Amino acid sequence: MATLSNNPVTARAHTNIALIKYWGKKDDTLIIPYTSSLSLTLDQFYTDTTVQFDASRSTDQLIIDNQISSEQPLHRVSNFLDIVRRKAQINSPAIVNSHNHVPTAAGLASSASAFAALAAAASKAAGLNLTLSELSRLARRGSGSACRSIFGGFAEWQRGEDDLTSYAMPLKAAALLEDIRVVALTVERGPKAISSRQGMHLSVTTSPYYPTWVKTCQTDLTQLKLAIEKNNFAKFGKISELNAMRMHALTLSADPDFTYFNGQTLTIMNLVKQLRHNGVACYYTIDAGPNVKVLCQKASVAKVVDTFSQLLGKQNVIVAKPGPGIQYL
Ligand code: 2P0
Repeated sequence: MATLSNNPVTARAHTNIALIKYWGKKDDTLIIPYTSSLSLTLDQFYTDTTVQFDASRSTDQLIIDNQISSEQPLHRVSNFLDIVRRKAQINSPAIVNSHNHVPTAAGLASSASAFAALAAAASKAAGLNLTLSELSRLARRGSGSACRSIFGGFAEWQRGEDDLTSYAMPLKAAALLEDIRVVALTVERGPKAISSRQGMHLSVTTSPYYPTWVKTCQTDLTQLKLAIEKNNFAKFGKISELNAMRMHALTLSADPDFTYFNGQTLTIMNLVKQLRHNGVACYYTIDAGPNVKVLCQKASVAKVVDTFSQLLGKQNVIVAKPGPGIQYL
């Protein structure tokens, strides 16, 4: 049995952007994906979460950005805390206080940084002393992509086969990390109409291309790792862009079909291609929403920022660098 700390524990986790995407669960409860994925943790966007177990409370409480949360997020967090309580053999309710640090306009708050920070703070506050792999497995139970945010730089989530074998690990230090920049472009801040969870489920169950996605992802992952190893940015960018588009093809080929793109997403994609045509090495990647991240190198940042600031306004263009792994504050 773990020794319960009555002291609050605070952890910081940064969000990550997938370059080889996770899109589909083999097991919805344990969150075991069909494919392995590979991400880059970003320095600009992070979540600080404090957890304190308190036997004198009757229920869990969740505060997000100084506001008492509504029923739905609380329910998801309580379910996650139940996993921690079972592991630690405790039954105290907890207060969870979470702050998202996202530059004002970004609309980039993410379940990845949220559940990675929660996993770290809650497990430590419950007296568990988890290894980074165990922490990654635990974070995965909250939100799949959170298992990658335990690590800084490039992280590979190896799909595994079950709870024990599905977790992320850092990629060896890569020269490419020094030079890479992610320019985050915000075109919309509101919540999305179709959550990642719903979108994945619809893609897995109705897209005739899903089995092909599973096969292609494996090849894309191998190729991307090779490009990282060889410090080949052009190949790295090309594979990342292709893999993102292959993921979005699963939404267009679902029944009913749907898309996360809006008009501005398409405008940005065309502009990135135009920049490339003019000799600026940059590539796009897009998650479950209309916002776009442009991958480029240090030397091209000014050109990329200038181009998109003209289109979207400076406040909607944020330059991120590779960020660190989990930290206790
Ligand atoms: C990713 N996304 O690899 C992919 C690409 C969005 C697009 O992981 O259901 O919030 O909590 O496991 O992690 C977003 O999905 O989904 C996501 P759940 P999650 O980053």
